[in-house]
Amino acid sequence: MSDKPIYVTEPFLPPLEEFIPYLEEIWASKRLTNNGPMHERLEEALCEYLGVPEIALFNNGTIALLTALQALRITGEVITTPFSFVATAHALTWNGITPVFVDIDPNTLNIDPSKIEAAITARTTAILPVHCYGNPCDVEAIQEIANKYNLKVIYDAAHAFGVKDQGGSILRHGDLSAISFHATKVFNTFEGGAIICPDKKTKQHINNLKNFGIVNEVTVVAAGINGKMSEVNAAFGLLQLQHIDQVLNDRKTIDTHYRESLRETPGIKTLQPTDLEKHNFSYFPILVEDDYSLSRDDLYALLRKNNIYSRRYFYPLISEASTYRQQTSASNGLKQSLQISEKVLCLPIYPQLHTDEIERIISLIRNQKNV
Ligand code: T4K
Repeated sequence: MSDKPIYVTEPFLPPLEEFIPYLEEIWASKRLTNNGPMHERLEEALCEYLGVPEIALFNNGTIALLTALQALRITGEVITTPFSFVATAHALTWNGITPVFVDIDPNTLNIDPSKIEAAITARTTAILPVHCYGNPCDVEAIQEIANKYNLKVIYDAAHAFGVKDQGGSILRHGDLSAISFHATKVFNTFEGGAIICPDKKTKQHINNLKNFGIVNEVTVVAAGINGKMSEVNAAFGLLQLQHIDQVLNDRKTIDTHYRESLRETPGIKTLQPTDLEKHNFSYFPILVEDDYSLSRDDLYALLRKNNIYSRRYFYPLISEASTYRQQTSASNGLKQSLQISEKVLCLPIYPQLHTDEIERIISLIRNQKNV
């Protein structure tokens, strides 16, 4: 057994010496935060790289999501998926909004649009879908429902950095999208996030909200929050951006390696690669089916015994957490979500993962006799 643990992910860190000039610039300017020059440069660079009109940087993805809901003055009930990280529903709860859970499509693992209408009530004001693992939701079907019932759509796009469909960035859909730049993400600023906005006016409103609602020295227009990204985080983002194409290529290579090697393994299902202009290969989920020789949890334990830390994203479901399980929408109609959450296992994927490490993971999955 190898001594080196293999985690589900590991952040990509460029050589340290590449970061020093950025730090020297910050030291010289003494500008540490509050929309400094690094922050401005990163917003501009990201708009260009992602192909989006406006972006407002945040100190993390959760605060971005909270603020997106505030910016659109969302209240009452919001329809969302239980198959996500808890931050999705927590952002609603922290805004005094009730999350209403709707089941997922077992093929995409995203909210199933055909089940949304039945969950709409007089209190529903918005839909909060998640592009789970960076795989796009059925954005057209969701928008059609939103238009019909006059609902807002806020995408939790935490996993969707750089994903493009045939029309451009997946982040352009809905009223707003919130993204995460956490250390575990494809593109990271240690901690960080952003809201993608359609126009300058919306961005200005969001900028006010993320700075305590302050407009100038004597004017406060809203009960805002401190959501600002610091200069060090923004500088790290600028450096990451220089390496992002290589990072995405390396992830693609690993995705292909797993996909091809596991194709013939009975009981192991991979998600269908989506027909995208550009994917980000942010996660590599497998479904451990009943005809596999071990249960999902036994495979998880076996990998752990071999120092391989796969993760059961997203098990348990958000709707199973003590905070949510009393709600009506948590207790029925989530059959697909429950089944998937009991089968899913995310395998390690990150640029520095070596071919021999991938081979070791694959051979453990394919042949437990090797253990
Ligand atoms: N919406 C969705 C759909 C999300 O998935 C998330 C976050 C959010 C919203 C909120 O965005 P943020 O507020 O976080 O920006 C991780 C992340 O903390 C979280 O950002 C992410 N989703 C979630 C899916 O995964 P954990 O509790 O699994 O992280 P942790 O600390 O166990 O890290 C996983 C592995 O990564 C570790 O075993 C080792 C490796 N790692 C981790 C860190 C933090 C490193 O090698 N270096 C590191 O610095 O939640």
